[in-house]
Amino acid sequence: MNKIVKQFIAEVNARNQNEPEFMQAVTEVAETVIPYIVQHDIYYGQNILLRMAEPERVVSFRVAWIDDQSEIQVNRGYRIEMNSAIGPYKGGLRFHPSVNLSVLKFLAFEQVFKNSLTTLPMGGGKGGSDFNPKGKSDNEVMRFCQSFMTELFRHIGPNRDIPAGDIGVGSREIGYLFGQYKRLKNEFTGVLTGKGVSWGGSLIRPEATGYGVVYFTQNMLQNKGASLEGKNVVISGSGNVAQFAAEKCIQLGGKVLTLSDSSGFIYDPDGINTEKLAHVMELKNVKRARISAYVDKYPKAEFHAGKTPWHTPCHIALPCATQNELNEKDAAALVKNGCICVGEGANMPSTPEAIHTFAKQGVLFAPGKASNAGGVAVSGLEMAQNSLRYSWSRAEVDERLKNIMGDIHKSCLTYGTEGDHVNYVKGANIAGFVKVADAMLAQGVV
Ligand code: NDP
Ligand code: 2IT
Repeated sequence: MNKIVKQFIAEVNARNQNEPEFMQAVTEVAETVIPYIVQHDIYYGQNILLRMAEPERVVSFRVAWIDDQSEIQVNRGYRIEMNSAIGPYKGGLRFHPSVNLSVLKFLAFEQVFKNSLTTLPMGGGKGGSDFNPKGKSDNEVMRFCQSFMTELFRHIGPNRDIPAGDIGVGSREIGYLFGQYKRLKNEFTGVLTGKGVSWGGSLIRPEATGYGVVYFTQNMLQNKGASLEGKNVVISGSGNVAQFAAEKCIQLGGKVLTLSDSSGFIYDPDGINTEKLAHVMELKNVKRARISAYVDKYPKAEFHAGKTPWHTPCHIALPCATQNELNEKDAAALVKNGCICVGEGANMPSTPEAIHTFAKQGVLFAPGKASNAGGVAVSGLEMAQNSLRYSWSRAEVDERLKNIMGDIHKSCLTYGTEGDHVNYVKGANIAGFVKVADAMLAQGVV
């Protein structure tokens, strides 16, 4: 068995040299899915996972734009159209200097499984640019977005490929991107999700990823007869996902002790309450400041420069910043300090060694493709509302989100239960795989 996995990894690696993040994501899936394929005749011998590891299409393009000093800047834009077996390509856009082909291919690969888990008809894709929005003026961000969309528009469409936000792409960027698409196509269509509510967006979409992570975490705890009430929670990141994960934790009686950004983390021994979180949102979303500014207003809190929050004692950890932000040592520290549950808000934030540590120590561990699927799920609901030319209430979307997270949890139990333990990694990978694989088999070798 191990030999088949190794052969498969070697074959994928041979044609994807120097793509460590992509190989990490493929390896994590192959280790659980290949044993399942071997046991199921309909999939065996079809090279189905090999086909899934090859993007249907990769677009790379020049994005030239003019900065506020009238200098010409050049960035690289991408869209990875990974798999369209169960629906049009769907997935976010990331603007961050670390963006490259490997990072976007890993994200697009993960997205295929995640979107399948949501039960909604969405294929998988991802895109973005090495553009760094930090320190740029609104006008610079607008000009960049307009130039980016002037190429991207020919590859996307409401029935073809529907981008959304991710790191560095929030409501401001989606607005500029949508405006340029509409201008170029002379069409008002649901080509992007995460739109403003007055121009085709869905209520709860900004909250959806963070809320969904906490709903999933709650499901894992409830399955063990526990709850979030009174638990200490450590969160990384302070962007979209982290903010709304914190909000839902507070609502459900958890005590949120930390938030972070790439400069360090803040620790508030009294817990970050609703009022303090409102200040964080003002700092990050309006002033576009650093999380360290939190301690200026709340001097009892500490800022730890250049550090991640994983050595803070807690019951629950929610990594909500970026890939590989939580390593083996961090995982060991979390376990030692009493952490019983980890819900990934970011995509692939835990290294393989960290995941192994959690598994060995019996920590409840939800991989991002299951626990952060709430964002793209509500994107799917935004698409449904756009098609209906109608919008649902906040309560209705939230209820659907809760149900979807509950259904994903059940799928993980179906495919991941091993005695009295649930292997959520295995459950999510196999459940995500089966739906896409069945569609691919039905559609022939294409
Ligand atoms: P934002 O841009 O809103 O926030 C990102 C946060 O992560 C910031 O606090 C940022 O700090 C921090 N961060 C980014 N890169 C690094 C790094 N290299 N090291 C340390 N901290 C870093 O993005 P989102 O909240 O939307 O995304 C966070 C994660 O959640 C990503 O992995 C994304 O793929 C995933 N995700 C997002 C979804 C969504 O709907 N938005 C859906 C599902 C998953 P700084 O400001 O210093 O860069
Ligand atoms: O990683 C993700 O699932 C996202 N960034 C959200 C994608 C989407 O299409 O809403």
